[in-house]
Amino acid sequence: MTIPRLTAANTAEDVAAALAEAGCAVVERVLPDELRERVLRELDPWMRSTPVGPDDFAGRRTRRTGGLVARSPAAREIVAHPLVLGVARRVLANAAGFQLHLTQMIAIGPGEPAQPVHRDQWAFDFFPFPVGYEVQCNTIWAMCDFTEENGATRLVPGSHRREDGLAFEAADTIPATMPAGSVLLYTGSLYHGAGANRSDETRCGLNLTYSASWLRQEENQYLSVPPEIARTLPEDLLRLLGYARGAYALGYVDDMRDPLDVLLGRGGPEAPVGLGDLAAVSGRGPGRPPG
Ligand SMILES: O=C(O)CCC(=O)C(=O)O
Ligand SMILES: [Fe+2]
Repeated sequence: MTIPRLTAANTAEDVAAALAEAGCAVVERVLPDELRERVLRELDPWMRSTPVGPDDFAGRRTRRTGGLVARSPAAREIVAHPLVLGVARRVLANAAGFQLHLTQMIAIGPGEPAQPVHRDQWAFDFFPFPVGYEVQCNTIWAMCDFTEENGATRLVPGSHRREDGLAFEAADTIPATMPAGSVLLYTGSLYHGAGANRSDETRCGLNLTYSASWLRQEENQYLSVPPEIARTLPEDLLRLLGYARGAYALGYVDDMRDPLDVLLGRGGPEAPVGLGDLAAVSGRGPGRPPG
């Protein structure tokens, strides 16, 4: 199986269909150069001060810079990209809603070996989710051209339907080569890993991932984005960060107050969350009929 390739003219339905089939898809040339350059410029001082990884998985020649919603207004635009949100809504439709899971600029330095092949959903303490029950919809935005030589992400297309706990070698994978500004999407169940960087340049990919709203986020958004910055952000983005209930009773504050009301100082104990509000937040409510 190969990696499905789409363009910015394709719809979220098209991309979600490709993900259902292959567990991965590349959408070419989505991001305008201006936005790609702006996010790199805004993050440059943070990337320079990020240490390399402590182990083979994180990469001893790789810098992973996070907290991107707090640090980069341009990253906020990419986090809330309508095509990606449309795909995530479809891939994660079996949950009440979805949330931002992590934000990471992954800068792989020259000489870095290939990352071990893995499923991102192993982060959930290796819980073996049933095949077909997706809990993560992930993206890696190419901040430079992704080539086989510089460490393009390597994938096992179709492996989202394989059993859990498999061990693949780099030789079992194919590289998601793509021009700068393209985006690779893959499910949390797809086996993949960063490629070896055999070039003399750093490979930068913007890893933005989304998870079912009933799961714990990999990057703690409440602390990565401090309240004084959070209060300046649009409400839709705040809900995506996790300032919303993740299901009927998940994430309320004290007397069942809405987290967004609490953050923005507008809810009192007299303003509890109503059952109907969940449907407004997630597009689904507890009384939704099956199917
Ligand atoms: O940077 C990449 O190409 C992939 C990184 C990755 O899969 C991970 O860190 O989980
Ligand atoms: Fe990964």
